[in-house]
Amino acid sequence: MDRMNQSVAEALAARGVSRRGFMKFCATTASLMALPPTLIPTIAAALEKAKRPSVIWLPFQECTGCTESLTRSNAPSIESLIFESISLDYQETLQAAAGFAAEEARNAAMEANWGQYLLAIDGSIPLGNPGYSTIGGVSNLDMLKHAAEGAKAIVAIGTCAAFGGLPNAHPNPTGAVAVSDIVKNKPIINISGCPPLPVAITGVLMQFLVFGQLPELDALGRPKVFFGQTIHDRCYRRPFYERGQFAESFDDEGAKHGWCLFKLGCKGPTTYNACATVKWNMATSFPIEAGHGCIGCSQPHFWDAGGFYEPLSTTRWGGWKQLGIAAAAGAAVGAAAALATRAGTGAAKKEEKTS
Ligand code: FSX
Repeated sequence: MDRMNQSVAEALAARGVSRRGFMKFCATTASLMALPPTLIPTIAAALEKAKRPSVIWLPFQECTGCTESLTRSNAPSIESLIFESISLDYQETLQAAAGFAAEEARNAAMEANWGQYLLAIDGSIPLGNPGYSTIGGVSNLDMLKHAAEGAKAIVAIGTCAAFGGLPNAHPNPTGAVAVSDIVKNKPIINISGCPPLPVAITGVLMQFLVFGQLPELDALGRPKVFFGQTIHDRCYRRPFYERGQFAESFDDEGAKHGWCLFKLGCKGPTTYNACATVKWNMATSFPIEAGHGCIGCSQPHFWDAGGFYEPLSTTRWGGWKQLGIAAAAGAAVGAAAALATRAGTGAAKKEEKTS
């Protein structure tokens, strides 16, 4: 049987994955989508029949960090299995084909799956000059418009594709914009982060694969299951924040005791992402656990908001204007709740004394 027509179960069996392994795969899929274990048999039944959906992945103005994030996850992994579960018909960094053969493969896959494929984009789109970024002589803008026409939905992977990212930072020399600034007539899922968490990418792909559905999104178009809470909400250092215990420098006693990094510039309170729970590098750690504050890379315009080593209250993040409506509202509520809690516990006074 050709790989294109294999079901996911058949593709895994052909790879030597046993029935037990398949059920484990289904359990992991359920957990990726934050579904209860009772739905594992439903997922298994769906995967028995589900054909591997075509995914066309186009890289525009980016650093390839997003692809690195996906491929540097642990192996053998759910992520590597997912490459057996989807038909990744075009991905410049991972594919063997190059030049005309690559272009032909992309066009053939798009034609064969017109109206059905999932279009993944990483990187921003330069509007300043069509020649700033091209693939096979075609500008990113023209390629996006054409590929989007035949897509069932678009996944904007990374902060560059989702919100403009680094290329969009002041003075934005290429006139870089996000996918959603160009495409207005297709569902767009933003998986932000510079780079994004691999599990957020694979979780969205799996939901599309298993149920043919797209996830519930927040006001910035991000899957709520991964972006529904701030880093601060789930941070293991949160109790120190509540008690008003802050590191004041990277080598003081507070830092050695693992106290809150707010005063060293942590943007966790305004940043929506799942790093504090999912973590990185085989779930080993995440920046705050390594002793460095969150820089807010999954929020719009985080480069321009800047102040990576300054407290939120003294940076442009403090005005919330750069953060977008959802983040601003969420942060305001969170800040109010934290203030109320701290006022109630006397933590605010302790913080005043330490500042
Ligand atoms: Fe941007 Fe991704 Fe940051 Fe880099 O593809 S989100 S610069 S990690 O590579 O687009």
